[in-house]
Amino acid sequence: MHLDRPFTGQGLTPERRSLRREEVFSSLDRALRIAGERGARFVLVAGDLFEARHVRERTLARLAEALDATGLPVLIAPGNHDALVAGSPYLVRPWPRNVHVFGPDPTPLRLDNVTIWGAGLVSGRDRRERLQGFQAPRDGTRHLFLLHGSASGGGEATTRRVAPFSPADVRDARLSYLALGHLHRFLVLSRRDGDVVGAYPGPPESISFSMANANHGVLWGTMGATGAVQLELIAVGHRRHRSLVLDVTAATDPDAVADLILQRVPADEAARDLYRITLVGRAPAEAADRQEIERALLDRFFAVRIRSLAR
Ligand SMILES: [Mn+2]
Repeated sequence: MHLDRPFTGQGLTPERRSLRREEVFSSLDRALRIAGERGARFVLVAGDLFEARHVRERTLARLAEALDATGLPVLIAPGNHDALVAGSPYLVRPWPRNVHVFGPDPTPLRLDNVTIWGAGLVSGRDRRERLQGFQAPRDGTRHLFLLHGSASGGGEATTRRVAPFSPADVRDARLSYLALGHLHRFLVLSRRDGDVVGAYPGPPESISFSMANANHGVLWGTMGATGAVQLELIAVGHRRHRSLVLDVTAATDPDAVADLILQRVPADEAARDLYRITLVGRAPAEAADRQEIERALLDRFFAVRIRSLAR
């Protein structure tokens, strides 16, 4: 979720930055409403629910209230942005009785015929492998695991990897489903036979240009009698980040570049989404003046960042 993320460097005015913080919260409300309407048995939150460095007490109070209002069991495995450090809100403030926060080591929580395991990260750089050597017992229940961790082959930079796990760890764990967080896009992990073994939903609300043009949302999961899991990705975000590359060869001044951009970007998307536009081609330096172009686009765009690679 990344509640109370600062959203700096995204071309947002201060007012719109606070609106974005509000929208991130609102996407959580949307997700919880869907869970209630569809009759979910429980809600799984795979970490990075808030930004521990920026989160305000009133956000946490509102979060606690929203989670309480669902009445559903809410299970949380802390991630690298909301890790179980000393003084973590998970450890020092009260949470509603229906909220369960997992500690650092894999621990089970049984809900009827399902056992949900979870483990939380203890720092922003927690690389301890929570699934290595893990094996769910054969006790007649279906086993799920909630983790903020990095799948090998997830395509992220080595420095950003947390609580990593391998396909072999997953294969040996005897899980019906692995509910994952950390990756900023929707990604399904499958077994060799094609069955779903786990998934990342990506954040409910788009939070940065790293998510430009990516699918993300919340996952509605159902489990059949055989233990096979079906997933549906539900978009709950208010706005998207979008990035595009534009050839501005032949544009002679910033207004001409702005006109090219307005021709290219649909007006409704400009008014709603967050854009990063990279200028390429051959154009005079004064035409590619970033600030002048951004100024010319201010009225039409919710947020726009120009960067120029034009020569
Ligand atoms: Mn993370």
